[in-house]
Parts: sequence; C-alpha cells; structure tokens
Amino acid sequence: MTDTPTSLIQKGSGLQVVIGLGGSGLSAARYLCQEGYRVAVTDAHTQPPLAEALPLAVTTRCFGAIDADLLLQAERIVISPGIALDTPAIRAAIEQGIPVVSDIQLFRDACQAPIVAITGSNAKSTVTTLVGQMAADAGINVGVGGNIGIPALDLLSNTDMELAVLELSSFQLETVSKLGAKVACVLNMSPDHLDRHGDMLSYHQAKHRIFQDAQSVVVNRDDALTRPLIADTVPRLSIGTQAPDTDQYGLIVDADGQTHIARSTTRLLSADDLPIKGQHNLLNAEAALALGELAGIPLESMLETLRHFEGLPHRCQFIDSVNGVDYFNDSKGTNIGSTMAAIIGLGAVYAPKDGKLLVVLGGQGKGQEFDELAPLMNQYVSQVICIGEDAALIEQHLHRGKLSGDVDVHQCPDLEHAFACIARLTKSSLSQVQAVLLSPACASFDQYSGYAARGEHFINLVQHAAQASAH
Ligand code: UMA
Ligand code: ADP
Repeated sequence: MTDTPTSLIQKGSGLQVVIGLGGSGLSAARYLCQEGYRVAVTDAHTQPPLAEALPLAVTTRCFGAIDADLLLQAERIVISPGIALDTPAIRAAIEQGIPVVSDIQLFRDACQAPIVAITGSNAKSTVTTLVGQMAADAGINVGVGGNIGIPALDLLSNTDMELAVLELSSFQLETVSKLGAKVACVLNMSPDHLDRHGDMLSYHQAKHRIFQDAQSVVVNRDDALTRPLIADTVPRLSIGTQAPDTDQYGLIVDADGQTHIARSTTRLLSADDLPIKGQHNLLNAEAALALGELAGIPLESMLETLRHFEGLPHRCQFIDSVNGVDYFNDSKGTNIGSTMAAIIGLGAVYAPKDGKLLVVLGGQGKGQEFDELAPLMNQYVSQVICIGEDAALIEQHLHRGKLSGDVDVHQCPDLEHAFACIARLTKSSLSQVQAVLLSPACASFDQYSGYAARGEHFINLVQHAAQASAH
C-alpha cells in the first residue's frame, strides 16, 4: 500500500525512511514525527499489524515489499534489527551513500542520561534486568530497554531518566556508531546468528561496536573474545570464575567448598545467598555488580538486590517433579553457548547422584555446528531428543562430534511427540534420567511465535504429565 506515490518525494528533502514496522520501527516512526521530520515506512508484510498505530503524519506507507525506490529518496534510513543489511534494496541505498542507522543510534543521539550498554551471546536479558533492578532499588530513575523488548526510543518519554540500561543485539549494534556508553560490556561470545552475519568474525565485529567511545568497560577474563581493542587508559573491571586480583570480580572457593562472589580479596556474597543458581549465574551476578559499580550504583544496595533476584522465566527454570524426575524449562537456550551452560550447570547437580539428563534440542539451527555439544552429552546426558526443522542435522553433527554409544538419540517431530518419548524413557531406570531439560540451542520460529510460546508449551506438557501421574 502506498498513499503518496514515491516518485513525488524529493531527494534531499529530509525524508526519513523506516524499514520494518515491528516494535522498533513503530517507535522510530513516532519519534521522528515528534521531532518534525517527514517520515515514510516500508515493510515486506502486506498488512503489518502495527500500521494502525502509526502517527497520521506518516502518509507514505509502502507495504508488501521493501520499496527500493523509496529507499533511494531517503536522507536517512532507520532499519529494524530483524532486517538484514545485505537485502538488495538496502545495499543499493548504501551504495548511493545514504546513511542506514538503527533506532539505537537515534536513541544515543537524543538521550541525555548515561547509558549502560550490554551485549553478549548469552545472559544479556538476565544481566540487563539485574542492573536495571539494582539501579531502581538504589532509588535511581532508570529506563531499561533495547533488545529486551522495550524499544529504546520509548524510554525517552521518561524525561527525568537518570540512567538508561540497554540490552543490545548484534543486529542493533551493526548500525550504531560512537555509542559513547558510560559503561559497555560484551558478556560472552559463542556462535549465534551466523546465518545473518556469515561468520564469527563479522558477528564479533558487530558486537564490539558497543565499545566505540565507551567511558569504561567490563571484560570477561574467561573469554578472550570479550576483550575490547581500546586504549588501556579506559577504566575497566573484569569478571571471571577464578579468584579475583586487585580491581577484579571473581569467585573464591573456601576449604569447605563454599563459593563466594568476591571483589579483590573481599567476599561479598555466598553462592547460597543467591536465589539464581549455577556457575553461569554467579558470573552474571559479577557482571551486574561490575557494570553497576562503574555506573555509580552503591554496592550495599546492589548486594541486597542480588539476594532477592529470582531470575527470569524460560532460563533454566525449574517447573515440577514428575515420578521423581525434575523438569527444567530453558527455552531461551537458543544457541549452543547457552545450552552448554545449562547442561554444565544442571549436570553438576545430578552427576554426584549418579543421575543423567535427558535433553530436548532442536528447532531452527541458525547455521550453527552442533558437534561441540557431544563431549558434554557424553559427560552428563544419557538421552537426547531432537525436534523441529533441524532435528536430523543436529543428530548428524552430534555423531560427527564423537557422541558416545552410551548416549541414545531420538528423533521426534515436535514437543508433543517428544513427551510421549519422555514418558517411555523416564520409566526405565536403565536410562538413569533424573532431570529433563528443554534447552533447544535453536530458534523456535519453525513451530512457535517465539521462545516464550515454546517454553509455555513445555510447561503445559509437564503439568499434563504431572496430572496424569497423580491419577
Ligand atoms: N520485516 C521485513 N523484512 C524482513 C524482516 C522483517 O519487512 O526481511 C518486517 C516484518 O514484517 C515486521 C518487522 O519487520 O513487520 C519486524 O521487525 P523486527 O524483526 O526488527 O522486530 P521488532 O518488532 O522491531 O523487534 C526488534 C527485535 N527483533 C529482532 O531483532 C528480530 C526485538 O528482539 C527487540 O526486542 C525489539 O526490536 C525492541 O528493541 C527480539 C529478538 O528476537 C526479542 N532479538 C534477537 C535475539 O535476542 O536473539 C536478536
Ligand atoms: P540473552 O538475552 O542473551 O538471550 P538470557 O539472560 O535471556 O540471555 O539467557 C539466555 C540463555 O542463556 C538461557 O538459556 C540461560 O540459561 C543461558 N545463560 C544465562 N547466563 C549465561 C552465561 N553467563 N553464559 C552462558 N549461558 C548463559
């Protein structure tokens, strides 16, 4: 649909073209109209559901395909994160020298408050939520947004905002320059979104744009790929699983086996004081403390937040025990790195009891190689169920990665069928299964609207199984 013929729009007339009318596109169109720009929107969908919410001032609405002619008439293009930069129409506009930026660039240019910028392959939402909560608990007027679901530009309606905490994806970062964050961090790096970025190098380059003009940084000592290529004079704190040195956060394990989060030699919190569990979550707590410290949040208040933070749903979330087997929903485990963290975290709990995990993997593989999971499967898992679009590929990769003959792999079309298989397998003591973990290492879009819908479906199926076992 085009209300104004694109041929009538003059080049160089200040026209701002927004590509994609999802949450971020809508926020960009609204913001640009408010700022007095002439705005046009284009989207591949014939009837984007949010079209009705667009300001009336947006009269040029080109739906059904990304309008290449419209893009060539733009003074600036604001691209939504879900749209690849190498889409031919966008490439053509870039070749003409038309700037292409994300909503995050508009936010950065408008935001007066200091920005805490957080990216990484995993743990972004957990750490972003934690830092936001720490700031709020300390009485700071904080806005939390970005990839976490609230478009960053929507935060600007809070004109008294004292701190902005942003979760940023590689898709958002690849079109952001000179972010100038008060503190920036790449939490960890493992393969993800390679279908879009092509290879790890481009994915890494996109993520590391977060450090441009940063005033301070947080680095993960356990992951060299998180280290920024910036001057040593930029203040930095580091996090890691080893005991910390001066000006570092880390873990100290006492002789009695008790683990503490520490800053230098000072023990701050015992792992038992935290409701969130697993070594990966201790690292997440350290990251939040380090980011908070560099953002100026008082330590005591941050520690109090950590004592109460229960974690987010769909991240290694305990659901129920059915016939003595524990069920965990880690539907947000959408790449190999997160699934590895879940298997290590839960494997370490059940291995001492001679228990094994049953892991459900699958969905859309996003170009990942799953071989890397095989050694962990050999250590902690006795049964693997592969579901969804890339089920066969995943099994192939696991065998290529030298999966032990002691680990059985089952193919099921979807979660419903997987549960029939789970019921059979958990009945047999030979399988040693003490916990069932949905941690797919894949996107869910082949069968669901997103990871949350997949997680809810898993929870329903567990509840069903619990009811059936009670009868
Ligand atoms: N569209 C096209 N052409 C395309 C692809 C999409 O026209 O080739 C259109 C669609 O028809 C739709 C619109 O673009 O109308 C959707 O835009 P979008 O996919 O950029 O989605 P938004 O609703 O704007 O949500 C985006 C982020 N989505 C993605 O990065 C895919 C949200 O992250 C983010 O919360 C939101 O902005 C607010 O900042 C989601 C996500 O999945 C949660 N992120 C990925 C992840 O976490 O792994 C990166
Ligand atoms: P993101 O927003 O980056 O996807 P989330 O906080 O939503 O991160 O967590 C996503 C997945 O990553 C969950 O499955 C969670 O169990 C796993 N995870 C959490 N923390 C870590 C970590 N420090 N390293 C690796 N995986 C992690």
